[in-house]
Amino acid sequence: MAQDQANEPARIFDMFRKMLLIRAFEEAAGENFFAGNVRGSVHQYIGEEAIAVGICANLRDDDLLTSYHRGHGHSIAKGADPRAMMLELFGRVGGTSGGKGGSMHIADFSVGMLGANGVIADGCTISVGAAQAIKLLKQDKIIVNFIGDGGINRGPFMEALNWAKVYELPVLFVCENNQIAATTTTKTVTAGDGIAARAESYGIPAVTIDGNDLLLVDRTAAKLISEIRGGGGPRLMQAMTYRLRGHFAHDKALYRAEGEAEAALEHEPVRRAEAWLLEQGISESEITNAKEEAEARIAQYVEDAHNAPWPDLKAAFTDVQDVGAPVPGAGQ
Ligand SMILES: Cc1ncc(C[n+]2csc(CCOP(=O)(O)OP(=O)(O)O)c2C)c(N)n1
Repeated sequence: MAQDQANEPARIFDMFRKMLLIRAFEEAAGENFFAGNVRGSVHQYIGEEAIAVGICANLRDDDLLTSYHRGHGHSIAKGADPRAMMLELFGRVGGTSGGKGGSMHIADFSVGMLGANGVIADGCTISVGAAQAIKLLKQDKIIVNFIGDGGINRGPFMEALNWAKVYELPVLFVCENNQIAATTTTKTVTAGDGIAARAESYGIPAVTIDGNDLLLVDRTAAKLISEIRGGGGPRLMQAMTYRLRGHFAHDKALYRAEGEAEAALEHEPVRRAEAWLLEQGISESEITNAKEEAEARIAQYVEDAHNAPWPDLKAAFTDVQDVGAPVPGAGQ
């Protein structure tokens, strides 16, 4: 393993703190959706946190990332400011996109987060375009594209795999396989031998791992990313996981077998990372403090979001591509 063994518990504890921050953010996003403070939709990442955190721990600040509709965790893991993200969800000034993007459009170019995306699989082609630019500009960086298991059945995924391999681009595709696409069991609508086999049929090396095992995600990401940095071309990681909540905050997930979600709690990533840390000698009180700290930070951001101003109405006419139309009341 590339990391210094002696520092391993401290390093994993830092990653664990990030997982707690994501979980607290997601809990608050759901609560504030139901309270009517967050408009649009909220897709919580609860139960999948180890993947974003384990991957992003192996990225550099200037590496890039694209995400999909379940993107809060990826953004926080890459270093986006969760306070600005909460303001974004509330639609306020100070949000990552000035309050105009909302939950499914978090982007923060300053940390290489090129954007979440509500259009299934469209992040794949954006990633490959960015990877092509990296290669043309001879930059020493890579891009990670997160995608759900349902997304692999859309054309852009196939197009992106093909392009990435033809040009041997520095991209890591990470398929977060929570086994359900909205309300459909993905394997019932997927031809062939699955996601890894699909990547391999394009000549892209692929691995399948337990995505709820933070240490394993970290180790596997370190290996794949170093291969990509070394000029090895694209790689795919299929990370098996389980979303502990409904597809979006207001989905009661009635399509699940009775007891399934409760049984999945046994294998959920926060609990498993916590057990490992306790075995390594991190104390119960250190763990409790970390949880309280994450919750307090997010509670503060929710309060900040309530107090932040709404965007000026004129802001609806900025940051849009068609700049030809006059802005009412803007004196143009
Ligand atoms: C092009 C397109 N088709 C359909 C939808 C509607 N839709 C939103 S989420 C979703 C399922 C996505 O499942 P998956 O990719 O497995 O991600 P998950 O929600 O499980 O994380 C669908 C079909 C969409 N957003 N975009």
